[in-house]
Amino acid sequence: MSRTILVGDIHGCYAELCALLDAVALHPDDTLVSVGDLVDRGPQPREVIDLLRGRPNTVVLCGNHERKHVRGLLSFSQQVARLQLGAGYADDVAWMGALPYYYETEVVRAVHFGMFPGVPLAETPQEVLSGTTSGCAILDKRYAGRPWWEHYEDEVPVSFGHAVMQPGAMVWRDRVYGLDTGACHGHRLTALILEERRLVSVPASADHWVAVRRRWEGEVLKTQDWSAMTFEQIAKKAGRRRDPEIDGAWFERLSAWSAALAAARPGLVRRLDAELERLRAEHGEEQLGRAAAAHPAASWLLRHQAGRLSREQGGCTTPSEVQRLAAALGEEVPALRW
Ligand SMILES: [Mn+2]
Repeated sequence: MSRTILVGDIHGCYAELCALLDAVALHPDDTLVSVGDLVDRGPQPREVIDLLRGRPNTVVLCGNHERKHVRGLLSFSQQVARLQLGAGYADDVAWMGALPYYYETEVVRAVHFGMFPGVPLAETPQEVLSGTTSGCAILDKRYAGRPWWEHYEDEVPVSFGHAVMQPGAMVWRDRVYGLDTGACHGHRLTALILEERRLVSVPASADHWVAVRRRWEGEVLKTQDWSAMTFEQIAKKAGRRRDPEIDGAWFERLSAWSAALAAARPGLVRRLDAELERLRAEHGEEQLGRAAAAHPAASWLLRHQAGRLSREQGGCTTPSEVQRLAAALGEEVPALRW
């Protein structure tokens, strides 16, 4: 007889997923249901996605982490996953965008996180089903801070993930199963064999999120558009290293580059002085404005002529503005090299 196996938040923990599927002796006819959050924080999201996408009889629900990718709201852990997933990322995200928010049969229900007991899942907001920040706030308000499952009265068992349960999966009144046991944080990955109402779990080999942060922080830094940030923003970010064990050289290169561009500004203002002098000599005071307007550095020259450029900042608050001004004056400024 084929079974239904429900699995908690995997978060890129592929080795643990394989160990868990071995531990439940998964048969090709078994229906495998992931409650979502396949990606982010763990080491091998590619392998996890490929396994689940490629397996027949498999259902993956949309977790709040998939939803962030789909909506393009990329915080640090999503930026890491985007790099880990590489060239296939856009295709993965398109796939995530088509994932269901709940699974429901006559014998089981599953969501990534929340439901309104007594309300059909089809009528429940996606934010609640997937456990977004706003969905959790809605649940908190509706149930006055008590967990939604304390209101669940139906006979049909329900599984969810999202909320890390310690030291093991949560079972509430023999029918509500909280299956997220923090695999990516070095705890366990848990499955429910529905027909036996039996929980099976395997230990995580490490605190993967700590290791993944260290491995990828520098790579994520490289993908940021530092040129478009203000010098103040760069100084703030470079000064706020996430983890003291991250290679500090990333931050030193960034800080040195930003400081060099900021320091180039007074010299560029002096070049503007010289350029105005040259134009004045060539075209005369009356034609100066017209000549300046035709110059590649027109926007700076006109402001400078009007006395509206500070000699320290030269009207440049970002590296890209310094780069544009320098290029307009035929000057070289250092490029950011990692
Ligand atoms: Mn999760």
